[in-house]
Amino acid sequence: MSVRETAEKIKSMEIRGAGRIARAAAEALRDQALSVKAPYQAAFRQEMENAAGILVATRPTAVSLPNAVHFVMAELTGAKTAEEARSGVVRRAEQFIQSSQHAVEKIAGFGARHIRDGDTILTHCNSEVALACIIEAHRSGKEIEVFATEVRPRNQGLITIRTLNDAGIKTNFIVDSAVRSFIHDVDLVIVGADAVTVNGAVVNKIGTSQVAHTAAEARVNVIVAAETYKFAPRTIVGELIEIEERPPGEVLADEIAKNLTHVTVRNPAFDVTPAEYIDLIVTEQGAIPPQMAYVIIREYLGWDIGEFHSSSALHNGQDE
Ligand code: RI2
Repeated sequence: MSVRETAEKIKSMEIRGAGRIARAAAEALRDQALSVKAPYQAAFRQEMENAAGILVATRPTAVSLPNAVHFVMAELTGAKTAEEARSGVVRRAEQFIQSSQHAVEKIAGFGARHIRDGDTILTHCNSEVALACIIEAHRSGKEIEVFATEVRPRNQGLITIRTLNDAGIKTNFIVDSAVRSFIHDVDLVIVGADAVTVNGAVVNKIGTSQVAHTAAEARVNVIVAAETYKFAPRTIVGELIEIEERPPGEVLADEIAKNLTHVTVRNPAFDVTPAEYIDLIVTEQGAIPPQMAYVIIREYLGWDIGEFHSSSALHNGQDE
């Protein structure tokens, strides 16, 4: 798929979920590298950097997206010819896609160990990797039940309940505001992440922090399932994760809103759950307390401070 098509699909959320958008971006960069005709390295690199900028600018919050792009583009600077650069991009894109899928499988195995036979689990939004943990626990023979939230305004909960239903898992579907009413029926909360900061805060679908706060009050553990490429290196130097605010029409139909002249509809897509409300983050490298997020960024993402500067062009990428 072309870079523009992929970017449009990520923006409209036809392609969504932090892991999926990262893999889609890697695929788009691979296809772009194969189709760019530029005969010289400098021109090739310029075209690839433009493509990377378009992809990174689509949605600002999920760190998996710039991390994937950074990984795929890493050898462009050192390459001497366009051919060398092209094969570097293709190889790294394929490596990212494969290791990302492998990470989901590993996390499923690690996460399932934290689910006990007889547990009732609550999940919010639609996280591929959180669901993989739940499905793996069920597959390994544990008797489990799930509460899944609706997830206004985009209703990702519908995708979640279809997946759970297809897996044959007993599921209760509730509106977002019913979490506190049911929390005493719940043994464990499992959610995904769009970004994990150096201090162990988790950025995830709007409402996650309310769920985590409710769980903390009820002494219910909260597990976050997140691949290491969802950890945000730039938070080491104090950068904050930008919270995407999506169009108001997703919350209230424009024809209704236009008559309510004193009303402003706000539609932030994500919120921040502080580390103190999270018991464990399960990554493909193992489960860590949120306070150990720095180790993941340093040891497994392999970023050094110099890269924050050299890659800033990607982060400032414009759409057109
Ligand atoms: P996986 C999603 O964002 C949700 O916030 C979900 O929890 C997170 O990405 C992680 O998803 P959106 O694209 O990578 O629905 O675990 O806004 O699938």
